[in-house]
Amino acid sequence: MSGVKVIGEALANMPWQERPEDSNEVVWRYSENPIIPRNPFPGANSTFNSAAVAFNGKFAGVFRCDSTAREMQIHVGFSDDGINWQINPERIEFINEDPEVTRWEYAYDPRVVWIEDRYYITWCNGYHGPTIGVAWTKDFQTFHQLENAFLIFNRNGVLFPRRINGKYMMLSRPSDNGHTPFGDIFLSQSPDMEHWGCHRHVMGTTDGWQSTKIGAGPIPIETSEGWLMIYHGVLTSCNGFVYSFGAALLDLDAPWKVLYRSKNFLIAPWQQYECVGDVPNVTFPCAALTDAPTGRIAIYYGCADTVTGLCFTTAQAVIDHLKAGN
Ligand code: BMA
Repeated sequence: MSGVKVIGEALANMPWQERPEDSNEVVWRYSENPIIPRNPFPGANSTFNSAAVAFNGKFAGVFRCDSTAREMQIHVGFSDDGINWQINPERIEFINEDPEVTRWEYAYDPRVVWIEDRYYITWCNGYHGPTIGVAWTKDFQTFHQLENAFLIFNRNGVLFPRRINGKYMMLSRPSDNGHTPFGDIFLSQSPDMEHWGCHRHVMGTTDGWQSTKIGAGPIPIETSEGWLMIYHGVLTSCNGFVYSFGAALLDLDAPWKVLYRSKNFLIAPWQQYECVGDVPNVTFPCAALTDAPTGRIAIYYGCADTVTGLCFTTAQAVIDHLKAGN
């Protein structure tokens, strides 16, 4: 089937490499991975699970940089080409009149999305346990923190890039206070980005690479066929968790309805930099850039909780693959 359309902006300058001639992969890695090293500034232990967006004709991002004290923190970065990044060595200081809202414990696994007139950031925010932090910025200098979206325990909060039926929508993965040996993807709705309800189950674990837990990755991509959701899946091996990723297609008007989902992973930890690091065997996608006219997708993913990688695909390639039962 051809004719899949990405609904959105053109982004002709986004990072891109054609699929290698000898490859038949649906998603292929950037040849120069990893793009961001462990330690892009003194005091960083690892830089991974991070989010990039188009900003002022160039790129901005929010990066998970665990410190050499092994604190989990998020930092702003900027890039001319989406590949070479300058990351601010100071973690983001959020502002809000109420100090309870900005109370600091830890912050990790950010996502960033443009909605209407500003960028929203969601992340796993420590508030007596992990929950979903929410903030907005217009300039990547000043970050206004809002109320946490949910009670603890929750992770992988991912906003849709527009209101649907008049409501903001967020995917999340309720969890526990530890390394969570379970987890399904849910969807919650809000009229104002503060009060979340009308919770819907989206999808659960199955078998193989997605048998232990699953969680949404990048901001869902709007296409003519549905919302393309890239998500990670975890299996439990004799040696611990293994993080791979796949994709699902969600109904455009009722995005808790799953039309198709991956049986086979699209990317699993096969490369050395995905298998060796602070947490071995992790490929963890948190962001995707798209160029609507060509349908190109560039996915940013954390590798072994240590460095950041980039891989490529097209909406057509992924959706054809899903519809063929893969
Ligand atoms: C999860 C989070 C992710 C991490 C993953 C694998 O619980 O901490 O940031 O990539 O574990 O260690």
